[in-house]
Amino acid sequence: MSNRVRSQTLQERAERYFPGGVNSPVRAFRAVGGAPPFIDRAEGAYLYDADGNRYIDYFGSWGPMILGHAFPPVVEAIQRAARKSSSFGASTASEADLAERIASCYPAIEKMRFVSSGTEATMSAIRLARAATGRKIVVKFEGCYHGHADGLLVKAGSGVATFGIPGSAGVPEEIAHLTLALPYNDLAAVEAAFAAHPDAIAAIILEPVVGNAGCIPPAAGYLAGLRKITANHGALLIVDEVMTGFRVALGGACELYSLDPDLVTLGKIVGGGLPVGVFGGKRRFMDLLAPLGPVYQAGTLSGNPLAMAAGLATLGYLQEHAAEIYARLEAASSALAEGVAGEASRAGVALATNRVGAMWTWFFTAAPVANYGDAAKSDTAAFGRFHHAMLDQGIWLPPSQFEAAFLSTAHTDADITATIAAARKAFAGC
Ligand code: HOZ
Repeated sequence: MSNRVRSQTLQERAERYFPGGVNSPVRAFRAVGGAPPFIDRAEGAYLYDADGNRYIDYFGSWGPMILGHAFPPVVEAIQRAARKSSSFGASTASEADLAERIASCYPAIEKMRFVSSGTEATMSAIRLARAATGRKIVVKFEGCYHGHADGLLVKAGSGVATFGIPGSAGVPEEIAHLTLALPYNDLAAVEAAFAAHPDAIAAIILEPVVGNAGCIPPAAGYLAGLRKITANHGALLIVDEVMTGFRVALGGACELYSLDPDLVTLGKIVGGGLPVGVFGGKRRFMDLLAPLGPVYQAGTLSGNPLAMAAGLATLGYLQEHAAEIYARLEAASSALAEGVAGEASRAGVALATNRVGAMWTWFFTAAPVANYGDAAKSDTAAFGRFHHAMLDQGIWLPPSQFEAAFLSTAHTDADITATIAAARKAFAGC
């Protein structure tokens, strides 16, 4: 076991100031036990903790770091922008520069707004859908997580699933009742919901590839089916690509599955590691926003120049090298995910591997995982033992069974080989 004495001391200090010692619950390692290492710095595919231990990073700040940490073009772009000041509260050309890049990857996004987090993006998209339709009910799917806005925590994934919280205290029932949570990958359940609530459903919001219940791909025809049902019933389809945007393909799941939604939400990669969220889509909906229309939404730091610079440098690099980057991410992720799955099988450990491009989850269950109910059958204690056995060998996986792992362009073949070798040892103790 590596020495993490300094991290332990820092955690104890943090607990004096922050609930659980953290500023976001999933960082607390409660699901896997033990104290989380405290980060000192990171470079490429490696995290270095306060005790000087090095880890191969497979959670990538929960998704954004597709080009690896401290990627020089991103660092330089932030430095250049910072020299001109870090915020103006007024428009800059960099906002439209980044918007142009996003629109060129996402044909469905005709107009957009920048915000500072994925939560703000999904919350604003829902408000827009309600205003556009004059309806109140929103359909989401069990295990999908769309940030921590009141109406979206019902049967949510990520930390809500990790800690077994069915919704959240503090969310009024009247608000929770406006959210219908249905099983993912089940079109019949969606049809039934529309039949039961005629002319009352404003929108369906979903992760097109679920990442927040662990990685769960859409069944063949599922996304097209949702597009058809929403169009038939006059409801909006909101595709939450905060996690999948620029990750599963340059144009995200919309490109990968040829999907044309009404609204899209983005975050993580689009900000190059700085706080950025985006909601955008069809002009007829986006023009309902103030100052053109009656839907209010605002933010002092929205379109922040440092965040725009980081996003531009990241998307610019991804666009310029898209063919080689996404081919490499696919090949390397496949080698890693399958390599570890092979070790599990040789060790007699039941493992279901779900992967779409450079995001995946190893579920500790023998049965296939097609929705949250399946994911919840995983042996989370075995996952916790595996997680710690990997961490002790310098491999940092997301600290919950209900999260996706991510690969970056900085991960080398040697990193992958070392990770598979570490898994071989770890499975021996599961
Ligand atoms: N969507 C991320 C995890 N699934 C958010 C990370 C966080 O909650 O801190």
